Amino acid sequence: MRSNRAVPRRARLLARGVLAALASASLLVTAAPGPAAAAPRAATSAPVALTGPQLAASWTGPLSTRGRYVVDANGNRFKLRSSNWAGAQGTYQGSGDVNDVNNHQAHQKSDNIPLGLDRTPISQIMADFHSLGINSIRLPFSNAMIRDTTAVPDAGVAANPQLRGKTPLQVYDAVVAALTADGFAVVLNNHTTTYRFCCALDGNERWNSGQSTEQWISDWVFLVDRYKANKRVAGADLRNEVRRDTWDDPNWGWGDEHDLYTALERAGNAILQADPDMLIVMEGINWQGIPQGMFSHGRPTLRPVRTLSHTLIDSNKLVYSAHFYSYTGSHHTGAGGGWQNGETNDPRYRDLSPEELVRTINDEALFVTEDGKHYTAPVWISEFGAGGRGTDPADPAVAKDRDWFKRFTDILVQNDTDFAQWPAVGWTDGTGTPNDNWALINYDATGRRLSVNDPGDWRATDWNKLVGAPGRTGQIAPVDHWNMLDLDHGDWNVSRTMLAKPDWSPGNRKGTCPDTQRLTGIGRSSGRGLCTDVNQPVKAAGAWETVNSERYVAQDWASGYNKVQCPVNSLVVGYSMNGPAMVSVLCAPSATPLPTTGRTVWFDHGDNRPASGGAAGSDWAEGDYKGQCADNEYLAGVAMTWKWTQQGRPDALLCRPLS
Ligand SMILES: *[C@@H]1O[C@H](CO)[C@@H](O)[C@H](O)[C@H]1NC(C)=O
Ligand SMILES: *[C@@H]1O[C@H](CO)[C@@H](O)[C@H](O)[C@H]1NC(C)=O
Ligand SMILES: *[C@H]1O[C@H](CO)[C@@H](O)[C@H](O)[C@H]1NC(C)=O
Repeated sequence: MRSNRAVPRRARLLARGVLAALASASLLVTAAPGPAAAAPRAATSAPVALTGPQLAASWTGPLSTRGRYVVDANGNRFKLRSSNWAGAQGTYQGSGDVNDVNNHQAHQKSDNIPLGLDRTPISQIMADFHSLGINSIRLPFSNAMIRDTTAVPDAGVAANPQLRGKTPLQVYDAVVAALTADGFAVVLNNHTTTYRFCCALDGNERWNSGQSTEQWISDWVFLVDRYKANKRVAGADLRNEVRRDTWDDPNWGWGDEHDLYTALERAGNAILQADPDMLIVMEGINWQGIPQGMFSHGRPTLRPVRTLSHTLIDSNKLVYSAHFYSYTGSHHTGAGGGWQNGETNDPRYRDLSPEELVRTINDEALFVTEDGKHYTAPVWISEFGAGGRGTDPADPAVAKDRDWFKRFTDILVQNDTDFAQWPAVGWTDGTGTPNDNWALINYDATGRRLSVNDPGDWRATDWNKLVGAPGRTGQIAPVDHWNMLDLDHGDWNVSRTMLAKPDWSPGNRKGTCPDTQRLTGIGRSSGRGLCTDVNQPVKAAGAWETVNSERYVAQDWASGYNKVQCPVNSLVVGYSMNGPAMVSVLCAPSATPLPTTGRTVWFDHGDNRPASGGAAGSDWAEGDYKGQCADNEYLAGVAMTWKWTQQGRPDALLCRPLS
């Protein structure tokens, strides 16, 4: 989440020196580049508010993905036009009396439930959400909420007496029920571990700060099971803004305790085993490094996905996400107040020229939406925003923020990007001034509403342009997939079939493709693999077979080399390795007969991949030689040798036509 509007105030809370620097460093969010700014033709007047029944009738859960688009159960585009309804993650800033409203973000004490329930009936909040033109809500929660057995104070739900005596989780249940009954899609967002307003060194830096990865995953399974019957609970946003803690950076794929890439993969697959209907939302790395000139530091966001993307057991469920705020930057923490507070001389996103902003947002996020890559997926910009009322455009920083908000929302419009603004709801004080002028809707203590579309909020033009943007609608055709396997540090099991079976190659690292796919490529020294479902033959029901010998080799297609090969009429769907050595292939039978002639694809001296199709233009084994069959072929065997110093590395593939 964004930091409090008073960045310097937050910074003041932090200890001095490097720790302070680090802490403020992690306040931030991400940015994503978009297409060249062209003037989007979009409505700038307030959207026509739907009723709950109208929104509900407009789509059917569950949601899934087709290429870069989220679609509903009928294959129609469902663009996530969302806002964040914050509060259940906690608003306490971490010091002073927790019961003192002044120690909460923007002086709004949420009582660890979504903001506003103390002052406005939930039915009115639903109507106000409709008036914003949104169709979905990102609903943050804290892990602490799951185990909290204390009822919320009556004052916290004063305008909703039906919620009296309920725990924060029971209130969250009621909120999910109200939103989904009114037709909104809900994405559950694991925001924090403890009830704390996010960021800095608050004990919530990592998914396993203060708890184990297993606890994190089992909590997710608990929550997903809880809402399983409700198909408008559409997604699980696995973890908010993972960032550096005092000592360590999160990493992408190192295979250790700080490996976010692997933790997301494990949690995503655990959730899909509990509920195959959930979308799995994964955010990149929010911050790495110490924000001082002499240390490397920055915001990787989704950049690492270009060479290391996720493969879930279900191929149409992954959505990537990123956060962007004007006052943060690719190498800027967002802090103010000089180096002691973690401010560096790097540009903030608002300092970038229009062209630079587009390029940066592309490099950090939107490139993921390109067609036909191993990483192709929808990108949901699940946090961005700006302060509205009370900001003074004569202040140069405010002028830049406003300009940034316009240009950033233009990028979202132009690229037809799914989004979730931060935040939906805040409070106004006794004088009618918003406590949190970033909120789209503010309620005073009596429930009186002040919306972005009431006179006097400069954001209305850009907000209405965004929610009213013309974009792709209607049926989206199914797409082919190319998904990578990562055996760098161990198994990569994404076959439901094999997950239910005993070890098929004991003592070796194993990779299996999703059940709807087959193996089509292998990296020479990396152990990486590539799966696909392009032109996929139907598999037969028969048993799958592990082959670690030449018993099925009828003709010698790689003379002088050792070979592992599948029996006739079966395809390679998995492989095992030991160190750099190829050990076995896993073979699944085809329902229809397959040709038995083929070609040898050598990749011992360089890449040998199809020139087009086949995820061409995306690298699934960076820095390694790769062999890959064409899209109209299947993989039938792999050749390797222990001669010279080759150590059994895969050197050639046997690729055969599918028909
Ligand atoms: C949410 O994330 C926190 C921090 O990683 C974790 O402790 C908690 O178990 C998670 N909760 C769920 C439901 O995933
Ligand atoms: C992968 O699946 C196999 C069974 O197919 C199992 O023996 C192995 O333990 C699994 N590995 C992991 C890391 O879960
Ligand atoms: C938008 O999406 C496409 C992929 O569909 C991408 O290549 C392009 O660069 C993106 N960004 C912008 C700003 O259009």
